[in-house]
Amino acid sequence: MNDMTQPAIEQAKWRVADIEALFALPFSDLMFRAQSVHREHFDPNVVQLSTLMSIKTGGCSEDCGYCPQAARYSTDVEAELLLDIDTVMEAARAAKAAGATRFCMGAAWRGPKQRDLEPVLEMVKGIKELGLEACATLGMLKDGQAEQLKDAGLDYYNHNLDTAPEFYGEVITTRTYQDRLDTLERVRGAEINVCCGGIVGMGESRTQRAGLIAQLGNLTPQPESVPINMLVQVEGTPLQGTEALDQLEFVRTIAVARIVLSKSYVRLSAGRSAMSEAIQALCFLAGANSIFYGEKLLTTGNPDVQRDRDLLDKLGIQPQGAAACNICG
Ligand code: SAM
Ligand code: DTB
Ligand code: SF4
Repeated sequence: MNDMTQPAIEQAKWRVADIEALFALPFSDLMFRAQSVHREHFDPNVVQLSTLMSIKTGGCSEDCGYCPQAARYSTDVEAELLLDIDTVMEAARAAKAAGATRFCMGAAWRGPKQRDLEPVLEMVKGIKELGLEACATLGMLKDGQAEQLKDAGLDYYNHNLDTAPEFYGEVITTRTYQDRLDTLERVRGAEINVCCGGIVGMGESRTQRAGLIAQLGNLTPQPESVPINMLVQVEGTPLQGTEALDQLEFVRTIAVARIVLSKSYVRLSAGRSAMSEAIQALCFLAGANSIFYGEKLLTTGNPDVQRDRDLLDKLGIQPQGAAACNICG
C-alpha cells in the first residue's frame, strides 16, 4: 500500500485562545473539568515525590531575570564548585529514606562541558544503583551529551521553556527560545523522558500564561513531567519586587495545565513555602500530582519533610511508590 493513502494523523494543536477560554471558566467549572481529566489518567490520591539537589551552585554566566545563581546579580548565593560524588550519594540515600522516588540534580551552568559531564554521569549511575529515578537539569545540551546521559541511566532531563515566547525576551537574553526547544529535541532524540515547564508570577499576562501552556501542550509528544513554578522572588534579582500573582490564578494555571497536559505529571514546584495548606490542597484538586520534597529547592527553601508528610496525610494522599500499608494493603 502506498503511504500516501495513509495520511499521518496529526495531533490537533492547542490554540492560545482555547487555553485562555479555559482560564476564563468560573473557578468551580474549571476545577471540575481539571479533576475529571485527572481521574481519567491518574489515581487522584497519589503524588510523586522528587528531591532536588544543587550539585553546582551559583556563578552562572546566564542572565535569567528570576535566578539567584546568575553571577551578574548581587544575591546571597556564593558560587561553589561541582560537589563530589560522595556528598551527592549521601543526599540521594537520605532522599530515598525519606520516601522520594526521584532524585534531581541541578547545576548552574549554561550547559555542561565534557569535563563537567563525566562526574555527573557517575552520579547518575550511583543514583540508579540506589533504585531511584534519576533526573538532571544542567542547562543546554550539545550533540551527543543527551546520549551519554541516557547511557548512564538518566530517566528524566529537566529543561524549562519558562514562559511564553512573547514574554521570554523580557526575562532572558543570553539564550533563545529556540535554543531551549533544540535541547528538548536532543533529550527526546536520546529517549530520555522530558521534564519541561515554566514559571508564573514574573509579570506576564494571563494570555502569556496560556501561551506557555500552549507551547508545552504542542510539544510532540508532550513532556512526561511538567513543573509549574511560582516565582520565588530573591533579593538582588531583576524580578524581585514584581507584583505577586494572585494565588487562585496560580491554582487556575495548574488546572489548565492538567487539562491540556492530561497524561503528564504536573508538578507543584517552586513557591510552595509561601503557600498555605489550603492553596496547596486546591492545587492537588486542580490536578497537581507531583511535588519537590525536601527542605531545599536549589538555593531557596521548600516546606520541611514532616510538614509535607502531615499535609499529605491530612488530605489522604499517598506518596507514589510508598510501601503498602500492613493494615489497609
Ligand atoms: N542552569 C540550568 C538551566 O537554567 O537550564 C538548570 C538549573 S535552573 C535553576 C532550572 C529552572 O529553575 C529554571 O529554568 C527555572 O524555571 C527554575 N527557577 C530558577 N530560579 C527560580 C525562581 N527564583 N523561582 C522559580 N523558579 C526558578
Ligand atoms: C524546576 O522547574 N524548578 C526547580 C527545578 N526545575 C530545577 C528549580 C526551582 C528553583 C527555585 C529557586 C532556587 O531554589 O534557587
Ligand atoms: Fe544559570 Fe540556570 Fe539560573 Fe539561568 S536559571 S541563571 S541558566 S542557573
